[in-house]
Amino acid sequence: MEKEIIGWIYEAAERIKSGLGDALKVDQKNGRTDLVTNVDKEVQDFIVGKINAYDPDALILGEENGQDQTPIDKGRVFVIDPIDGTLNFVMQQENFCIMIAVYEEGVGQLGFIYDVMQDELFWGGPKVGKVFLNKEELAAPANQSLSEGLIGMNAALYRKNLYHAQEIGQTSMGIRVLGCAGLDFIAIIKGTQIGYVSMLSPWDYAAGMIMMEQLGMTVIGKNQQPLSFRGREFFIGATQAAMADIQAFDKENL
Ligand code: 2AM
Ligand code: CA
Repeated sequence: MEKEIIGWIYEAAERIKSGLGDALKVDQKNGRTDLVTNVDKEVQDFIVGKINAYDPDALILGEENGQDQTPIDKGRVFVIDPIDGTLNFVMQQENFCIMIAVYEEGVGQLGFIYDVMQDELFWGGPKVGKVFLNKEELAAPANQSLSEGLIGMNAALYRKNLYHAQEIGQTSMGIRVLGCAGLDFIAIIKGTQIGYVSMLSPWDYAAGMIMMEQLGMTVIGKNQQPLSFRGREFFIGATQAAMADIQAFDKENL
């Protein structure tokens, strides 16, 4: 299965890159900075077409095209974000990812994050027992504490100081705001960030969470509960040590 998925991702990326000079049709979803383009929709349709041909029984949980409410817990579910970091895609033509995750009976089996313009594919999970960057197996990052590393943050969460975001940032070596959840997960998987605190939807965190857990790191939702896979929610992903440091800020309400 992983070979097929990697093929779809590379093909989708070629389509995105070959259209980069073309005029985009950009629509607002919830306000002027929450955008969707014709490319987001086309790439999701392309990947869904491939999935339907490969496994007609599989379910789809995807950001676009009205496929965003599928429960994760029954059957084989492909979780798709056709372009993660759409605002970066529109404004920068780089720093965006294609993300796919595969869940079977509620268990995350495979995650894929492709940084399209860097041509870096991070993929793996329980199904293969490893995490790879392209063809190379990755070692688990060191279990660094919050004070030892950089932490990815959602800008609004930081600005409003929700969930102790500013104190968490202050304790760390510094915050990074990348505008693309996939790039934060990549940094954590590579060991260049110790965590990420944000507000995320299932397609934003599914692939990254599978790879983080494969490498011995942890993720959690609001009030120290597991992530719900329903709508946008508070998200922490971190090394085990940094997670303990972050949770110590507010045992009750984080
Ligand atoms: P997106 O571009 O696929 O929506 C930082 O902006 C991160 O949060 C990006 O990964 C972005 O993914 C995601 N994001 C932005 N707005 C969002 C929203 N309204 N709901 C869920 N995720 C969002
Ligand atoms: Ca998206």
